[in-house]
Amino acid sequence: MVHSNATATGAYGTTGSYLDTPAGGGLKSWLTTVDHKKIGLMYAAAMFTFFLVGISLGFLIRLELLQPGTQFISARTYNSVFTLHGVIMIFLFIVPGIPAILGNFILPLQLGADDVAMPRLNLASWYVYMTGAVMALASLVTGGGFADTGWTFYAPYSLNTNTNVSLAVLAAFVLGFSSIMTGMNFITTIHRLRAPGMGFFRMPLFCWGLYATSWIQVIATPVIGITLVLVVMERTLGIGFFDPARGGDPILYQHLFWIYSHPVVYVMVLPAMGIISEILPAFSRRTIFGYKAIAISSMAIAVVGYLVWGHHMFTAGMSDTARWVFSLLTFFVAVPTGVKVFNWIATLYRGSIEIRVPLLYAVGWIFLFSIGGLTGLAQGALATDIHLHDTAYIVGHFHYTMFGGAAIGMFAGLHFWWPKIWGRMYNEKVATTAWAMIMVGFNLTYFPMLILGITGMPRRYQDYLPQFNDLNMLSSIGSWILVAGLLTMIINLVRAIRNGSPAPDNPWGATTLEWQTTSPPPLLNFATPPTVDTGPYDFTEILKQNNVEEGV
Ligand code: HEM
Ligand SMILES: [Cu+2]
Repeated sequence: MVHSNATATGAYGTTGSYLDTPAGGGLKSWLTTVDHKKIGLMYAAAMFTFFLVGISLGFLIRLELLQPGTQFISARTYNSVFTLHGVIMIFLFIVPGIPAILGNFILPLQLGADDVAMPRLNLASWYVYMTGAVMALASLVTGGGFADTGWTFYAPYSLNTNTNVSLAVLAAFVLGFSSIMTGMNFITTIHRLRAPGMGFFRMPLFCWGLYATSWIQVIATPVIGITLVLVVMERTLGIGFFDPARGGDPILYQHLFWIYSHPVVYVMVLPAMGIISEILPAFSRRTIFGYKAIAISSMAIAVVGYLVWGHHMFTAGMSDTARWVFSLLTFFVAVPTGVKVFNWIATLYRGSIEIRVPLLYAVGWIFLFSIGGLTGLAQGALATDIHLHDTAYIVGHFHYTMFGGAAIGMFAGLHFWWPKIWGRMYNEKVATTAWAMIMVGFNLTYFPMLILGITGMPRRYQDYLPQFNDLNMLSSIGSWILVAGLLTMIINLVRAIRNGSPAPDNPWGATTLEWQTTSPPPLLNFATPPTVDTGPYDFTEILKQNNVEEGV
């Protein structure tokens, strides 16, 4: 028997969909729910709203950069616009996104549990997230308007600007708590609520990705929280932590900031890697190649990721020793990452591949993330980074990494699990078209930035020399295709909720536990608690069933 924890209010029983509105239902049943599935969907609603705002801001930035000179955003406003775009995309969308949305929904199902270990804490984390989000947006219209420092809030400028940096960084501080709560919840859930028979090395790889991520969230987030509080104290009380004029050290700020912010890249990327590791075996009907290597490399990336933060500071004024050590360590991150990519490709090799939408996103992810990783190595190399630092190349690189390596992975997961979540299928033709538009638009938007940066165009500028015009125009046109693709994808998914054709329990013939319950799952996930006696990607049964059906 699997444990039975206190999530059930008893009244609903375990039959029927979790979406069935209980007595007194409506909005209240969502806002007071402790069901991990509904909380995941509440995160989705909030985060995609912010994502749309972030997309609009990115779109406006690209419109302004269509041609040299001022189009419609003044140089001063431009600083706030790209800061707001960065803050929304990083703190409100992509860092918390996959764990909060898909982690919440899928993790307990994949473990064979009836909820996360601490369901009330889970709901609390959503409210803390919303509080932080409202604070961030409130800083738009209070004080001197939204921060104009860039999402990194570098000192000493962040200490002196008249814009409302204090409220924006306090918002990030509050959002951090939400992250920590989710991380603690997932770690406890993974340790305590795995189905009988599911040892750590029988856990699906998405769970491994979430596990590695959760540890980073719990360990690294307090560092940024405290750093940002120091910024507020310096702004309000004049204590000299970071401003040299008050005896502080601006380089110290950068160290503290990146000790958190480099590892946090893996908070975004590791769960995405987990999603890819679910999709590839499902659509090649083959157990994943190198399961243990992939699982352990997630933990290795999480550990090595703590040792490389200095690569953001090669031009900031560090000792030569620090610079070459950080440069060398940075190359080591490529090793566990490479291990994964080779194992994924080996999984596809000789599989019986079925090309469906989730697989398209997964392959797109491998392509974009590889460009992100390889362009990152160029920056990890000391000499080239001196040239590339603070250019449009960096903007190209981190969109390939965070947008390509995290958001595209999230889209892959959404298309993979959407039928499970709603019991409905999206329109696959529209989804494929949206995927193609996103892939074309993405590369047209961001690849020119790499070239622009190499040839000398700085980042965070509202204007540029005429010689940079052609590639900027190409990039802006690309952004129209990209945004159109994103909107098509979102509309297609949302429409499926009501209008999609009914989805079977296991539409892809996948093997992990979430596919063994109904679509959508019942309130407590499983009619009978599952037990496990094989690894997560054992296709013998599925292949046998298929052969029987086909009469082979
Ligand atoms: C998941 C998606 C995305 C993430 C995580 C993301 C993140 C970021 C971040 C962190 C910055 C740096 C801001 C700063 O320097 O302080 C940035 C800048 C930028 N973003 Fe995005 N972004 C995303 C999507 C988009 C989209 C859809 C567009 C265009 C349609 C876009 C266009 C830009 C541009 C042009 C800049 C450069 C601003 C400049 O340096 O002058 N981004 N983005
Ligand atoms: Cu880094």
